[in-house]
Amino acid sequence: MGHTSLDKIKALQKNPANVRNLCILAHVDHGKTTLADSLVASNGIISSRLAGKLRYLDSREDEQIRGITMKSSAISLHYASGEKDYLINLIDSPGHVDFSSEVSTAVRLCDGAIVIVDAVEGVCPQTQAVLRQAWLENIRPVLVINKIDRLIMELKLTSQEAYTHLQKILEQVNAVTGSLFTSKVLEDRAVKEERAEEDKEEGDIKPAECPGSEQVYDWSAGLEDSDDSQLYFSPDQGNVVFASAIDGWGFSIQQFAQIHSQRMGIRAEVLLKTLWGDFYLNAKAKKIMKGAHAKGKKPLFVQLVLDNIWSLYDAVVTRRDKEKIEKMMMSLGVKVMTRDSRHSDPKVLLSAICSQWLPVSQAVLFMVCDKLPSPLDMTSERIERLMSVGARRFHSLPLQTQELKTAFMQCSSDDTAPVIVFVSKMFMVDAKALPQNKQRPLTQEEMGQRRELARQRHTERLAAIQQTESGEGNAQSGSTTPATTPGQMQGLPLKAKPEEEEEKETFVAFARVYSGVVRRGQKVFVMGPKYDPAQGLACLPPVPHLACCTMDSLYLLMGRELEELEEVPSGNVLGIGGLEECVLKSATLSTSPALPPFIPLNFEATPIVRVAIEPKHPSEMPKLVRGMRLLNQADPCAEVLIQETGEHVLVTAGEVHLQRCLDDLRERFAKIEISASKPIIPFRETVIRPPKVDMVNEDLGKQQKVAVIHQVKESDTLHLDPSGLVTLTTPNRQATVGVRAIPLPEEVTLLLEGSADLIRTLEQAGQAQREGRTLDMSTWTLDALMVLKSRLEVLLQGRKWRNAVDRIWAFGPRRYGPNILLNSVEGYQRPSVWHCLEREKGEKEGGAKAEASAIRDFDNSVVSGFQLATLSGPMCEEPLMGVCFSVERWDMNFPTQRTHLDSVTEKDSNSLDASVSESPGEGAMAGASHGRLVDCYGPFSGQLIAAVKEACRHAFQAKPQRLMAAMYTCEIMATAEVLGRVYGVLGKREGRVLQEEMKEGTEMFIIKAVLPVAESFGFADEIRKRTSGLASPQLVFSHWEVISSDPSWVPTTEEEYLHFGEKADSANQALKYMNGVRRRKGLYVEEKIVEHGEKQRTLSKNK
Ligand SMILES: Nc1nc2c(ncn2[C@@H]2O[C@H](COP(=O)(O)OP(=O)(O)OP(=O)(O)O)[C@@H](O)[C@H]2O)c(=O)[nH]1
Ligand SMILES: [Mg+2]
Repeated sequence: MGHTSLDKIKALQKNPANVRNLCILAHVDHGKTTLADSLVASNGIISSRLAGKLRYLDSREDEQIRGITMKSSAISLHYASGEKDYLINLIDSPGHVDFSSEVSTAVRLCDGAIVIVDAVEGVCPQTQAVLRQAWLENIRPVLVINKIDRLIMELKLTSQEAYTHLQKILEQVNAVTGSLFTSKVLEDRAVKEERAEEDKEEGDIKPAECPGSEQVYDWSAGLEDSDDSQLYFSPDQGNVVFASAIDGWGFSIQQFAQIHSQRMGIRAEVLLKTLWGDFYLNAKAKKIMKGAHAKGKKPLFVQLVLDNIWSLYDAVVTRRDKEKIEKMMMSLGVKVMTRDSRHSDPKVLLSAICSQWLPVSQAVLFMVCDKLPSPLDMTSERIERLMSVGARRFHSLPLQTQELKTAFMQCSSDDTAPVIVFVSKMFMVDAKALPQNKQRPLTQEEMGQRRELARQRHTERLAAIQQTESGEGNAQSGSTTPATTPGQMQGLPLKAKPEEEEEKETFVAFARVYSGVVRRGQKVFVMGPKYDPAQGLACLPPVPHLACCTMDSLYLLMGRELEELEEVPSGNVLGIGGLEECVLKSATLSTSPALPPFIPLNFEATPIVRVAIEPKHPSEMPKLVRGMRLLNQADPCAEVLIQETGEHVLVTAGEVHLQRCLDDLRERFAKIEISASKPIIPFRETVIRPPKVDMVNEDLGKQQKVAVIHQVKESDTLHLDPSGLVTLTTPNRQATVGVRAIPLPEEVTLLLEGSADLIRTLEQAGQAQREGRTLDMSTWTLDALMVLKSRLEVLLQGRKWRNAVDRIWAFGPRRYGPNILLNSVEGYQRPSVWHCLEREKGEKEGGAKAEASAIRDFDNSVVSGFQLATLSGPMCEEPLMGVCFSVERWDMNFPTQRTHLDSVTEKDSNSLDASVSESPGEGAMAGASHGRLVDCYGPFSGQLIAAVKEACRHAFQAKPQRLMAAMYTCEIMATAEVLGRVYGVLGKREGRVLQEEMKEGTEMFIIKAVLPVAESFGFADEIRKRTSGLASPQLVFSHWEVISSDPSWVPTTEEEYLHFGEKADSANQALKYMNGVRRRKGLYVEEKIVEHGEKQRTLSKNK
């Protein structure tokens, strides 16, 4: 098959029934790009000898160097099966966790996916992740079990063992799909029930429409009724291919069924059903029988399929038996070139034979066209999901919007069909690489003209040289000899440079047409993520969140190349130029304002690694800012922000991602020298219950408590009682607060952290209520909040926490963090944070009545003080986590004729200054009796905020403080030989092994471990180096963990002195982290620089 012409592809695009949009998904290094190479080679785009070596779709330099894919890229291929011609829009995606956002962008545009699993490694963490992503987007997968050659050459399994091994892998993959399916069915059921309930409440449902209404409870969980036959991977279903992408072969059992049915005279259908499974061939009876395993017979799959491949490998690679090879080639009907058969590397011959006998591209492309849906087969479920943004029900959308569903289903390319396009990411291309700027091949005529011109120039030059040689007129010669004098040589690049700079890189949108025909120069609406079609249909322009833009150019994506197109019909993947002004990362485009924006892409990775970036030369700051803006647009996952401190910060998903972003900034976006800070590692501060043992595991008495308490310095306004209650009076002595810090149980912290979004909604509802509005919350949110409340009640048990949940005053920092402010003030009644829920539920009586007391007006100041205290803790100004501040005392001493109350509300905190100065405080307490005194301490509410903040900080310090570190989990696969070294590296980096198990059927161990983010930089590299590339871990953020050592610890007991010495300067990890953060933030670090002045000397001299 030659290079498919552009016209052919244009024609194919018009027939959506024969278009397949699909992506290749797998764990890192399972062979996606290698397989893609074989498919690309089948179209003659690259030579088939180079397939697997070129990794054509890894077009970036760093991808080639590192050997991993970092960006997903697309290519359109032609495949002819029988009489049918198919167009395959193939997207290769990266497997590394750091780039999982690229997978999300790819999956959205596809209808199907090829999931690859390494035959040796089996199902890995990313395999599960990509299966889940495919599932969430409702796209159908097919399976390729790749690298089967490794079973032969590396693991040296027999064909029988390999069969058992393959069965296990298939089971593993199906187990993942199965669990996804079950959870989906259960979820569906929950949604259905909720809807039924809502509909019942609305009372507009006819009994006939609600078949389950008579049933009291449906125990079946719906699992039995759901059709899952399509779901599982099974070779006899035709959705599994066994392959070795590197050696160029692959097959599905259909192929073997056909081969053997001719040879053995058994019907192909029978073979198809029995080739995979517990069947064997009874040669005497010429029958296929069941029960191979029980009878100790060779299963058909081993006998008819694997044995052939095993003996081929044996003959070609292991024994290099020329005669046998000849014979085999004869029987397979394969011919190879002499240079292949004489090649010193037997693999060359092997892949030459295999790629003719069982070409992997045929097997995979056939399966894809046969099993994966075309754009016409889009399910209505998927369409409804795509259009139901923000958990809105599809049926609640405007009618015109609902009607658009038919446009999706029809996938029509009529002129009347509305255009619907989704852009899933923006990528950058060199303007020079755009087809309109590229040199097109010259026609015969043009070539002739050029030749003529060159000839002329040549003769002129010759004449000129002759002139100069004969010494006539030096000045003249300069003008006639083109481009030979040094002066002109220098002139040339000067002229070229500005042009080069003008040639910027441009953004191309990675998109798909869902309906209608996209034409070059067409104008479309761009729906912002918050756009509401109801508004768009009702309002006159300007409609909020709706913009208009022109699609300047359309491209066919061909891996490294782009081809220009005039129009793209529905159902195809394409590139669109000219959208960079109106699309940031992704967007929904349409000609119909009734279309809602598609639901946002679901990203699996959370950006966690932050670095501050600076240009090497400060004057280049504007370039950096522009570059970072471009990077933000071009990367689905990277975040770019300017911190309060003015630093430009880049947040990435991991180390490899960071490296790629920095390279991109340097070379493409900013094109300047930049320097990046060391990664900024986040920490959290917390308090714990007093430890029972000291550092040498000795029982602790009271002394520790005393030592801790002495860290707080008392003054005349600050008082600390031995139980840890801190009482603080404002400078004007009008208010006194007493605060105690209590560690929250771990489960509560976890729960609060996981419910941040819910709590934020709760806070918004509370805010709305205070302002006299109501916030409409869906029943789902209300229920979730009630569940949260009751779970908190269950977790906060014991005397200390009596009624605690109802007394919650606020969450913090930022009003939704994992810390609690508790109202334990005797006699102070205020509505709890849950109050707004009760109102929403219509139980008005339930809420506590707002107390009309004067101190109520200052309620907000206390909350603000708490927010400030939790935002940055006393250890190193990092946010707090898992701390409860219980306010046990709040006394106010008001001057009697206060007229204005200067409470602080979130919105107008500025307006309070005036009110205070007008109201001379006549505090009854000594020292504050003079009215003017108040002024010199500033506004009262400000003082109260500061007092609460300080009280919280001191209360925090009165407890044993600890740092919390962000932790990664990682799974490392290693062989027994390198296991020890893996443990060594983990140990050195404070990692902890959670689990170690042997992978069935292999000699690999899987180690699950956690590792502090702070210790993770260079971890993957180190592991790879120490194990000679055998183990390569991927790090995924998992949770926060308390570091057990106390940063402020000094030896106090006899044993501790003995054990650690007087200085106790053996590494205190927590102290090291804390000082690191303090130094970065420019805070005071308590450190001895010179330990023993007089003893410092060069050791070697005094030996
Ligand atoms: N033995 C063997 N090695 C293979 C096979 N297929 C791919 N490889 C090797 O596996 C390594 C990774 O291949 P890639 O195609 O880059 O893997 P990938 O899935 O694209 O990796 P990422 O894109 O980084 O996730 C390369 O060294 C390939 O040569 C195979 O069938 N057999
Ligand atoms: Mg790849």
